[in-house]
Amino acid sequence: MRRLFHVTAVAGALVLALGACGSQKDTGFNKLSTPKATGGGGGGATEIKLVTGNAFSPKTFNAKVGQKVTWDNTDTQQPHNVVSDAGLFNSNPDCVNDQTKCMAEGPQFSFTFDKAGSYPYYCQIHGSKGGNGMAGVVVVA
Ligand SMILES: [Cu+2]
Repeated sequence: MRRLFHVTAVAGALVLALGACGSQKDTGFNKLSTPKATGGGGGGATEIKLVTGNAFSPKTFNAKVGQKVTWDNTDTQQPHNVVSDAGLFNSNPDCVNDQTKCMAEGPQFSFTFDKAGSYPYYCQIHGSKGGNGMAGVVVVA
């Protein structure tokens, strides 16, 4: 009778110890899985915006070789497209003849620049080659 009580007490202590151990283990796991804020990735703008007033912002965009540049249309008041002066890219070739085929709202067009250089472009509705009107340049280095 007395011995049985002793065994029960030990078993109870063991359960408590295991329980404590288990909760400690959970805490450790949660700590490990907590996502850490990283310092990288803050290297400036990755997009060129088409803004109200028929302009590209920033007008001169600096990119690295191999970088994918995205044009984000935030102006729903006017039809726009993005056309390279050198014919390298054209977001919406039919935009000039049919304005329903111009750029929709949002980040609708991207181009990856594989070589260093200066790449002027313009909107065919509000600008022209040579940096006139709604125009910009991507400088790749
Ligand atoms: Cu435009």
